[in-house]
Amino acid sequence: MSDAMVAASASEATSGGTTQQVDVAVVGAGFAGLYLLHRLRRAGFTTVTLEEADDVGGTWYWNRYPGARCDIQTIDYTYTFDPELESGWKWSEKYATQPEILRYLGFVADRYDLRRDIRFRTKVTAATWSQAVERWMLKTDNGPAVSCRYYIMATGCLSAPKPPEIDGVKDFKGEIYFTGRWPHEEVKLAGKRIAVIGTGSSGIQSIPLIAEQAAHLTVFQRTPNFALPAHNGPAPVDRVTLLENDRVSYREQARMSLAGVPWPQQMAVSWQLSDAERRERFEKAWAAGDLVYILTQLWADQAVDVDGNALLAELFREKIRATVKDPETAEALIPYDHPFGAKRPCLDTNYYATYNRPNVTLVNLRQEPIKSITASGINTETRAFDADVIVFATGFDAMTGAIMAVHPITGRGGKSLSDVWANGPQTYLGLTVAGFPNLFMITGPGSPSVLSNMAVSIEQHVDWVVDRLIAMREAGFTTIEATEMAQAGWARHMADCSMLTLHRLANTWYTGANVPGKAQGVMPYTGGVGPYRSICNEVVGRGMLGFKLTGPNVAEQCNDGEIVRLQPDVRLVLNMLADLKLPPLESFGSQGLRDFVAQFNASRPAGRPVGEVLDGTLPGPDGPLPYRLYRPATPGPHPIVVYFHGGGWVLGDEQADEPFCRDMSRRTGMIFVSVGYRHAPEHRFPAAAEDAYAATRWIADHAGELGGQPGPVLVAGWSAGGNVAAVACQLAQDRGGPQIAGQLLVCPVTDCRFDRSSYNDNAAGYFLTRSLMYWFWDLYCSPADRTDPRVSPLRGKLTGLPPAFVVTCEFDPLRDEGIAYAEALAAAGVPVEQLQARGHFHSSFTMVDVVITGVSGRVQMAQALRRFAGLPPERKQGDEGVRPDRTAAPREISVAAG
Ligand code: NA7
Repeated sequence: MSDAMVAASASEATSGGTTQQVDVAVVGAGFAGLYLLHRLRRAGFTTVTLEEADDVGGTWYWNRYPGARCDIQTIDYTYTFDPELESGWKWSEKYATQPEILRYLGFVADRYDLRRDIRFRTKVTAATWSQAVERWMLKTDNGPAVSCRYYIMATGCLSAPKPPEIDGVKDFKGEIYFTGRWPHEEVKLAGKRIAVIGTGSSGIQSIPLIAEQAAHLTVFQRTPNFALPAHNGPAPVDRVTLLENDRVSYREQARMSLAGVPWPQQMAVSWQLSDAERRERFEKAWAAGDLVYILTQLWADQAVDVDGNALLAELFREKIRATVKDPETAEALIPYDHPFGAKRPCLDTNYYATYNRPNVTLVNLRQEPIKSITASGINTETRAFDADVIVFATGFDAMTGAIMAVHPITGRGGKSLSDVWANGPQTYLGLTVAGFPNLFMITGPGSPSVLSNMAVSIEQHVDWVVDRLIAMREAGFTTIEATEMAQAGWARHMADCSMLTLHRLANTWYTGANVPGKAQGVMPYTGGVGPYRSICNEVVGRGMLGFKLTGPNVAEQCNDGEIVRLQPDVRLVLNMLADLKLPPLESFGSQGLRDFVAQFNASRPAGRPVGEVLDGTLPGPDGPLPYRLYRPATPGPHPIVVYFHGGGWVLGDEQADEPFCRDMSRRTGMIFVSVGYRHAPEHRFPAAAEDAYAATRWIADHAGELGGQPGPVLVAGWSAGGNVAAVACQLAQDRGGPQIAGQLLVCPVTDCRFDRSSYNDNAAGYFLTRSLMYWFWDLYCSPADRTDPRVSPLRGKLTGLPPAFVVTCEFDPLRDEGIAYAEALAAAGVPVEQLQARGHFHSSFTMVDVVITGVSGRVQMAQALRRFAGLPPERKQGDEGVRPDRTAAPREISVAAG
């Protein structure tokens, strides 16, 4: 019998007061629950929605405090699934108030006749998976229990208010209100002494309005927040015009954007802009009064780099100082403890100016924490404040609270979700949990959720889930469950994504830090709405990768695996390259490929400022060789690193790896001299190797003239440059100098054998292909010469070589020969450290400011070079300490007897 038939026959039983049988049960009748119900019904599933409140609205039903408003522009915070619905409703303001949003949700419920399948005033008190019947059994506190095939939590991310965690609340004799559970009847605040605890969005929205009514308002602030003036009013004409001119593409761009609002990706990085340009951009954002705009549109590094962010945060602080008249109060209101955007910034109307009112006092709990609440008010450690009313704007047990704290959820084998999540939420795609078949979460932890325009994320989740249920029904499957492997892979991907942005640097409800004892970690997906959507689609495209599907009359299907193994930004870069649909690069010919690469490099970020960049030439074995020198801004003389660029012995020049050289010069505090060695096919083997050796020797001999420290130099190189760097070290040893203090080899070519597995595993799809490598080899070196250590240094004499730091990338044909070289050096008694970079590709570390997750690797490279040069380990660049990528720590190879 189909689920629908079971339900039809069971509806009689329901009216008899027994269990209600449905295909799908949904908890919550908010934004997500309503759309879910609509889609499920349209798809022919019998459905019941269980809702604790007595009407629809979810968040917008409960959060009725004064000033409650949406803080995404309402033209974006709206359903988009039905064009007729869109044209049937007109928002009155740029940011709608809570009553208007609630009216809208009521309008939606009426339009699709949704209320008839919603059981209001009904709380689910327990949900248990029955393996025997493959159904979820729900207990409720009102009316019949429910048996459903699928159970979907549309409970919202911020719906479980957090207890106040302050002693003495029960002793207070006055009125108490929670912003998240504001009464439906009018609350009379006029003429009263009011205390507000909390300065998150709810506090910041309500404080100005409460202040207007109160005899006196005392605000108890633990953490100051960044708040941007909303400049509310009619929806901005430019945005409305953009939408109305092409609604379909506007909505589509929103779906593929990072935050769910169609703003473009900013390209200019902060250090490319002058102070005046940055200020102009900031003022424009301030005037626009749009959180997504100010969070994404100032400069490309504002959300990913501590320095780029600090510039913005400081401009913000100036505004607070300029608005708040009392300097001490202004200082207390200024956030210093988190980067802008790492904690949810707020949108306000007159928030900071409210502190200029004579009837408002700010209490800085960082200086005088609350000791207790008494019968008459609030005592801090130094003062007592009398109050008639206390408003708790203290927030929510975010993301997991809304799912876990609602009721016990017991999955397969009696597993409790609370236990499974004891150390933090574990999910696959933020949608499902291994061990909990047929359970879905809408905008759960592990999905973009609260870091996005919720309306866009909700529609994507609902569509994905309902489409899967339809596909399962068509294929005869009745259960779906994420696999452990897929879930573990998603946790890794989440951790990788969390290194992209600065959210991990603040103690917030995003990380669970607002609830005492809660497990810590960034809970929302920080990789962006568009990338997330494409991953969900890819899961489907790859045969429901990471899910086990079963059904009574069909063979079990389990296509196990990890959906994203690449670092998130590497995935984006590779997708972008794939979209270019380039022919095999070798088909360009050597000059054609040089031109292509030069053009490609012209569009990349320029590289960060260094003290000085100098061009010169040095004598090579067969004529002058150009070099470019990057000097740090710190006082010299500095140690010198002789650097060799990548390009398969065929491409590139002394400027080709400019962003890498600049970055490494800044991080190491060393001079980098990048050498333009001769290229094939014009100059074949051993031209590049001999040039590299000659350049190293000359630079070592002229270190003083170059402003460097006399004494040993260091060498470094990437790819073919890593090859010639390794060879230069061997030649220096064979030929009696110069002295080399250490070698940094990044994805080096070390051998002419092509049968190591990385050559096959990564033969195509990761930009540097196997066939391109074959072509490079053919242009540079005849087969007869290939075993010569001057091109295959793995075959050279390794004993006594300088200490090495060898970097290899997981998705690189050259991976295994790099590892082999590190191991061979170690076996020969050379001190070696090795960084095997997970999820990275051949160009990860040289695509500075594009592959953000490459930072931690370069930090480690810089530290190694400093160790080799005998310098103290740390030169603070700002991002070292804050990007600890524990998964990518270098391993020291045990030194075997040479
Ligand atoms: P938030 O943003 O979590 O804000 C809660 C505020 O309450 C925040 O300032 C907290 O300080 C403060 N708080 C919480 N507990 C205490 C105690 N015990 N003592 C003093 N202060 C406390 O919740 P909101 O309701 O304002 O906003 C939630 C989201 O809704 C918002 O971000 C939007 O997405 C919409 P803390 O920062 O933890 O030091």
